[in-house]
Amino acid sequence: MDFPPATATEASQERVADRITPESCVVFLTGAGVSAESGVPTFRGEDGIWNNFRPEELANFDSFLRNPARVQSWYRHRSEIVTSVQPNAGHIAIADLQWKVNACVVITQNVDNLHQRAGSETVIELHGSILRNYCIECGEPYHGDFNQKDSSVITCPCGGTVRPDVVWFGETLPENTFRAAEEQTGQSDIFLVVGTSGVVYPAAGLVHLAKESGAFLVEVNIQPTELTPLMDVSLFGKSGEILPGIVERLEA
Ligand code: BJW
Ligand code: ZN
Repeated sequence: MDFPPATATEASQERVADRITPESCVVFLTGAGVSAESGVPTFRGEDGIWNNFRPEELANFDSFLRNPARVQSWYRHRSEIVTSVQPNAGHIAIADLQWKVNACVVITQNVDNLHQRAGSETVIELHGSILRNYCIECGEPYHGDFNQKDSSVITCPCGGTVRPDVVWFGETLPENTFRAAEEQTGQSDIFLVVGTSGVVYPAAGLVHLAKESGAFLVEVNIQPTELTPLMDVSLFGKSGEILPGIVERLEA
């Protein structure tokens, strides 16, 4: 897509930077787009490699029960991707911001651990982590080799099938995790929504909560989303290019 002229983007970056002071409570809500420049595919959109199917079809418990080996294999493939790539300039700018403000919290829908690897200290994982697995029978964490190369179903010593510790469609988000996300959202002065299509709830509902709570809303995305009409400022471009431009403009 064509991005706005550089001067317009710079003016908007300046406007966002002007709102952020050392006293600010800044909350990020991030999605797959923040990791796209690291080489992690997004779910939807023209560059989403999961375009061959709808996430709703594979990311649910019924699909898993019908064909656990297929779903395990998809997650094995994805966990190999996320462990082999590096955090990008967007993740790093978000982590750098935490040293310049009173509070900085990252609420992420991503399961890839890249915010933590970039150095963000307070990360709320709404949809779990692809790096953890557990048994659907006994509930115990599974620490065995999830990356085995054959196509057999991975099972726990108890015989139960092992699944990734992520939240699928139709499953509720961990209650304490979502409550913490709501609390942080309600306390935010600046709420930055980065690289998410904003179509999956209840995560996208946090943006409405931020608006109702009086936060200044900023979106960073390569294109408009369903959430764009709620924004005070929308910055259209890659998060790995836009976010460093905001953080660089802040007082040291
Ligand atoms: C860039 C960029 C760059 C690219 N720089 N930007 C009807 C109405 C409302 C809700 C529902 C409904 N019917 C059902 C529901 C509920 C359902 C839901 O929301 N469905 C909608 C799709 C309609 N939600 C749920 O089921 C949730 N649970 C729930 O509601 O519990 C209550 C309940 C219980 C029982 C029954 C019913 C309800 C759970 C949702 C779980 C989502 N899980 C997944 C998989 C996680 C594990 C995994 O990774 O495999 O989470 S699905 C997938 O979507 C993943 C993501 O976290 C999530 C959001 O995607 P995200 O991050 O926004 O990625 P994309 O690809 O969509 O967007 C990328 C964006 O980046 C794009 O905008 C690009 O433009 C941009 N971009 N490059 C900046 N360089
Ligand atoms: Zn077990």
